[in-house]
Amino acid sequence: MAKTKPIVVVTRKLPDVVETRMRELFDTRLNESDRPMSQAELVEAVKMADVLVPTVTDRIDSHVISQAGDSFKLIANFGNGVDNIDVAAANARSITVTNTPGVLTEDTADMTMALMLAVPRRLMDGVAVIKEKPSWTGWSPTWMLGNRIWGKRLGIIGMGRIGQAVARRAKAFGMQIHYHNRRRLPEAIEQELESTYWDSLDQMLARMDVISIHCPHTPATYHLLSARRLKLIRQDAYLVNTARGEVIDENALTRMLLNGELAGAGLDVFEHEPAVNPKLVDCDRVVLIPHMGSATKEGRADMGDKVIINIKTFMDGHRPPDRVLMSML
Ligand code: 8YV
Repeated sequence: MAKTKPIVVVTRKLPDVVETRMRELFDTRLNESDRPMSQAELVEAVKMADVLVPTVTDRIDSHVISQAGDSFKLIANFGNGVDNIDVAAANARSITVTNTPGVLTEDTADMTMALMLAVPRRLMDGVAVIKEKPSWTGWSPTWMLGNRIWGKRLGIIGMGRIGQAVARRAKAFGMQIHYHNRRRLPEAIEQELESTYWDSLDQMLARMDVISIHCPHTPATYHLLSARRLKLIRQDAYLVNTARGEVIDENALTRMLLNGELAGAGLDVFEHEPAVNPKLVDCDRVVLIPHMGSATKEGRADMGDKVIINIKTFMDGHRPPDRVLMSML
């Protein structure tokens, strides 16, 4: 007798090519409207499905997981970060969690560089002069001056795949690479990147011209850049975050930007997405974008491929390639 297809609930609208393939392979329940599902809808989903495909906008907490039906066995996250999922609670119920690492590394690193250039070089100020208020009266030697990034010290917090991809790019832009990470990199990679390891985050922060965050959001990194640590950063330094908003105390950062205690910030992520502190929005010397780090058509298709491979492998009785283990977090 033909094996019935697993019921796969997808919480958000995915690229057509991904949805089409998922429909071919699984009994896929799509979200045509793309409206984020409520907690109650997520509970309904895990009660009836075999697999859930959530995204960063879904909170798969211990309550949702506790309601899972007997056949619910896999959370195949469409995304790299899994801070939206209570992995410990899932594992305790023998529910496997997978993610989509690797395929959004280069896109996120590109966006990081875009912010790292846009803030010191005042890209948005320049755009506004021509587009929003056509007030350009002509070139002047002392007008629209930003800061050079060539030759400056970049401090990377979190030197995993994305941190290293940023380091490679920044090196090509003439920056000196410094990093803080849970584990020191193998010597060969350190040498390739000509990078300096800082065991002490506090000491690194105090000496950098640009700081870029690339660590995951975990209980250990929540407000890693606390009000105290933010104060260690030089007044003429820039801060870039394409990782997770929760890693920075956003209110403290906003106060510092308003008081001129930091040269500027480029932020792709926020502490309470999709809400953004209105005072932060009003700051000068910031470039704020709405969680677009991995937002390329190619990247989203690749993420979908990864999700499909993880589900298919799991359903075929094998270990899916991108299992998330508690020891990784
Ligand atoms: C994705 C991300 O857009 O993968 C991640 O961790 O932050 C994003 O780039 C998002 O997670 C999709 O769920």
